[in-house]
Amino acid sequence: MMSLGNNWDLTTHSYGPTRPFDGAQAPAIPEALKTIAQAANSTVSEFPQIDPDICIVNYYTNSGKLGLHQDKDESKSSINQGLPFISISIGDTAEFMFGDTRDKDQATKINLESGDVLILGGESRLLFHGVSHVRTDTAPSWLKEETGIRPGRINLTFRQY
Ligand code: MD6
Ligand code: FE
Repeated sequence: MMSLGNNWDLTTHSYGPTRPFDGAQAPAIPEALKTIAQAANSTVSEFPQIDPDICIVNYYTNSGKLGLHQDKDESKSSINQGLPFISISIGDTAEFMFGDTRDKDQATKINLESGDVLILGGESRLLFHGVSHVRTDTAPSWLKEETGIRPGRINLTFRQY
């Protein structure tokens, strides 16, 4: 996991400008990525438009998983307004699960393929969600050839905390 724009600390579940492990400022969010996220945001007229101040980047190997969770470390104001997250997937396909409870047997499962964008906001802001598994060798061959991306999946989530 790494953070851009600001830092999200996995152990304290808090946001801040610097990274506790080396004291460094989080690198800026590249403008080109922010533009893509905001363009996706603007296609959903029901959701407010965010000005992302943090992008959390997760890399999953092919055995990577993420348990069902809610994203609720953002500010009260962000949560109460239902400000959306914009999530972009790159590389191998993930089986993504979501539902109203922490029970993975009741969760809905969908594939998130390379290039897919998922937006959670408004009434879905506190949905339980996670990654049940990453499907080996499912990244587009052009992506592997042109970038040399290693096996696994990268997920970027843009937020306004
Ligand atoms: C992932 N994503 O797709 C994990 N959180 O790898 C998340 O946990 C997530 O995709 C909030 C909003 C969108 C997400
Ligand atoms: Fe999440």
